[in-house]
Formats: sequence, structure tokens, C-alpha cells
Amino acid sequence: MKNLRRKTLAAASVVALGVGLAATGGLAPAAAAGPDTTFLVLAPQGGKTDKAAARVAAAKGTVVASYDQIGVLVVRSTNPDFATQVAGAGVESVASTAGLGTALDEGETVEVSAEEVANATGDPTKEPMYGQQWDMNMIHVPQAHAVNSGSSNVVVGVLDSGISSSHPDLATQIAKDKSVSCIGGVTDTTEAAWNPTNSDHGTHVAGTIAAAVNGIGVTGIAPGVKVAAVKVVNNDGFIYPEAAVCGFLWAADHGMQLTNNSYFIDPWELNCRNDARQRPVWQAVQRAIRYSQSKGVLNVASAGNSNYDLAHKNTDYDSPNNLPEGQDPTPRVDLNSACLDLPAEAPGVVTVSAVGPTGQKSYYSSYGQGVIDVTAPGGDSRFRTQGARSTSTDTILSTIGRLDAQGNMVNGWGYKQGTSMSGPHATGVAALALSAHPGMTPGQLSAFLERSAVAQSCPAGVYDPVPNWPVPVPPATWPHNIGPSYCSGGERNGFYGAGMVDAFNVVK
Ligand SMILES: [Ca+2]
Ligand SMILES: [Ca+2]
Repeated sequence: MKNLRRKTLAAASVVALGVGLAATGGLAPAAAAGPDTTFLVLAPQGGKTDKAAARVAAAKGTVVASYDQIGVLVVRSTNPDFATQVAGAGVESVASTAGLGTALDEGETVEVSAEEVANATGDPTKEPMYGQQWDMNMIHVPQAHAVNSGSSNVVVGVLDSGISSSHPDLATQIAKDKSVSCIGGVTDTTEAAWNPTNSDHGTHVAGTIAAAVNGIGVTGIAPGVKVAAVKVVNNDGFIYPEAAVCGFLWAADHGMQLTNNSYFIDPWELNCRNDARQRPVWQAVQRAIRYSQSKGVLNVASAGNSNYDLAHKNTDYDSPNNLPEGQDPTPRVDLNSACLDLPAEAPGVVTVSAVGPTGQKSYYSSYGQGVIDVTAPGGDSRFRTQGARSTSTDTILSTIGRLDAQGNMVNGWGYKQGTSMSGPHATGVAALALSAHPGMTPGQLSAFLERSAVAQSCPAGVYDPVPNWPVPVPPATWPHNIGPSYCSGGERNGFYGAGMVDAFNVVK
């Protein structure tokens, strides 16, 4: 196996990026051009954007995308006074998104070598690499496929780093006419634009949902459904709010019933604290999520990989990312709706924690009573050795694809772990549920997903699965926090929500 260590940008660098960008005030002379900056301009909720668009033009801004459905304009401007000059009738709020990109928590990929792929014979009645797909057995995918393996009427939007359309396990599975890049908040439907560049993350997610049953590689949970690439991760590995807004609206307006969101925007940590200036940005994202739900989309989101109690952010003094020794974490106060972790904590979104092959919460998975809705396999490379060693086969095997240095797509299969991997298991089960029971509303579907899940009990006492793995020294590298955690709740609890999603239970 080949170890592809991918550089993960620590959250600290995101904060650093934002530092120079606060000064959008009126100090510079109006005539001097500033950096080309992206703004979200919000018209009043439910209002039209024409007045706002006129104000944008007068303030020397260019509308690059107009999301009239939610009253949001994506604007670029080099006018350093744009934010103050655009304010007025028809504009509820405005904010620059500069510095508000969140790094994709990508983790590393352990690639399966070409020789291992060639030698994988598995069970001749199944896919050649099925023998390594412990996750599929755990949620009873073979039993489900005997009844229903998915309907091509179901299209799942994969809001991620793109999907390789040349991958032999995915080429037949992609709704190309519904795939798009949303980088910059502007749609681009060319195939190259929504294929991956330097990240294999989106292709891995897509394979878990819908890799083909074709005698090659692996199976997905719902190989009969279609996935659409909705690329929201830029080439630097960041998700910007304008891309997320674009992605939710694209999925909603192109007939998708489900989206998978294996990324985690934490405005509370990075952006909301003492910074009212940035709240409009998060309000725009929340408008987009609400709109998609009103159009019949169920959004599934990963809980995050910080081993963090999402239910106690306002009282817990730990920050999700490790702080340098001696630096005091700032208490989390002033929790308000603008500071929800997005999309995981937005109302109506299905939030998914992760378990490893033992069924216990993965050491990295965030949790929280009332926040986690269901759990699913995300892998746990450290559980069996209590942290002493990493076992890649205890993580999730799926499809991978990204460009090499020469710009050629390299397709293959590989192991990854994270709530990025558990989320698509829940999405795949939801896609099977919709295939077997078409016509459910997002609310009915999420209730069904929870009702059909297999309840998992809390571990007793303090949970510390990797005591032999020292906490990484800052600057934090993925995973950010390891160490003890505590599960609260009964049949429905903070680690597992309503329980493990089950593919057979939703189709039988
Ligand atoms: Ca296959
Ligand atoms: Ca939820």
C-alpha cells in the first residue's frame, strides 16, 4: 500500500488569512483600487434583488451570480469602500467572504496498489474488493441489494471536491447533465470544471454512495442511483460560503432529492466570535439550506473530526482545534443562530457521527446529544491498537481520483477515514430509502432514516479509545483533538443519535 500523506491546512492558517481582511472600512481613498474581493449582498428576506443590484453597480461592484430565490447576490469589487457604499434601501446586509474559507478536513489516503487491485478476487459473486468493505456488511448492504439497489430517479448531489468521470467504478453512475462547479459562487457545467483537481475526497465520497456493481473494484450502497458532482472545494482545499450557497441552490433547482456534505464550516470558532460583520455570510448560507429544503432536498452532513461535544459549545472551554501550550481558550459565549456550525447544525439537516469496525464511536468523531441524528461507518484506524498503530483496513475503502502533476487523471481505490466517510453511508441509505419509497418529503425521509436505524448504547463511563496515542503537538494536524469524551443520553444519545443507519431496514 502506498501512503499518500496530504498536507492538511490547519485552522490556524485560516484565521491568519482573515487577519488582513478586516479593514474594509473607509480609510483608503475611494479612487484607489483594493484587492479584488468577493462579497455577499443580501436583499431583505423574501425580497427582490433588483434594488440591491442597482446599488452594487453604483458602488462599483460587479454581480457575478444572482440568487434571486434567496435574495442573495455574489459580487466582486475592487472598491475598498464597497461595503459601506452599497448599504441602503434594498440591501439588508453585506459582507466580504475573504478569509471565510474553511479548509476541507481531508485526512490522508492509503492507496491500494495496482497489483493489489489486480489480485483482488474476493467472493466471485460480489465485487472483487468487496472483502475489504466491512462497512457494507455492518449496515446490511448485501441484504438490501437483494431487495432494491437503488432507482435512477434518485439523484444525489455530492457537494465536495469533484467526482472523476473517467473512474471505471463511477463513469456510469454520474448525472453529467446535473454536475457543476460552484467555485467562486458561479456555476460552470463543463466536465473538466467539476472533475477533481488535486483532491480525491469527492470521488471517495461518491463511490461510497453509488460505485457500480460491475465486476470492478467496489460496490456503493446505492449503485442504482445517480450522483451529481457539485464542486465546492477550491484547488487550495477551501470551501467558501459563496460556493456552498451556489451548491445548495444548484441541487435544489436541478431535481436532486439529497445532498451529501462531507465538509464542516465552523463559523463559531473562526468567524462569529465578536464579529458581527461576518454574520450576513452565514445567514446567506442558512437561507440557501432552507431554500433547498423547501424544494424537497434532504441535506446530510458530517459531524466533524474534532472529537468535540457539539452540544456544549457555549459552556465548554476547549476549542475544537488545539491551542499552543499556555494559551487560554476563549470561553464560548453569545451562542446565536448565526454561529451554527454549517451545514451540520442547521435545522433539518441530518448530522452523522462515525464508528469504526467494532461499532464504537471513532476516536476522532465529534458528537453531541441533540446534534447527532444517526451514526454510520467512517472507519477507525486506531481503535484496535488503542492508538499504538494505524490500521488502514479498519478505514473505508472506496474510489479515488485526482490529477497528477502532469494534469492527467489518476483513478484507483483507497482507504480514508473520517465523518466525511460516515456521512455518505447515511446519504446512501437515504437514497435507497427514497428508491424503495418514492415521494417522501425531506422531513419524512429523515424521520424514516432515524426510525429504521439500529439503536446503539452509550459506552459506560469515560470513553478513551486511544490512550496510547499522544495528543499531537500544535500546530494541529488532523485529527485535531483526541482523548476522552463522554456519551450522554439513553437509547438516543450523543455518540450515535438514533443509531446506526441500516440499508436493509429502509428497503424491506
Ligand atoms: Ca464496482
Ligand atoms: Ca440535525
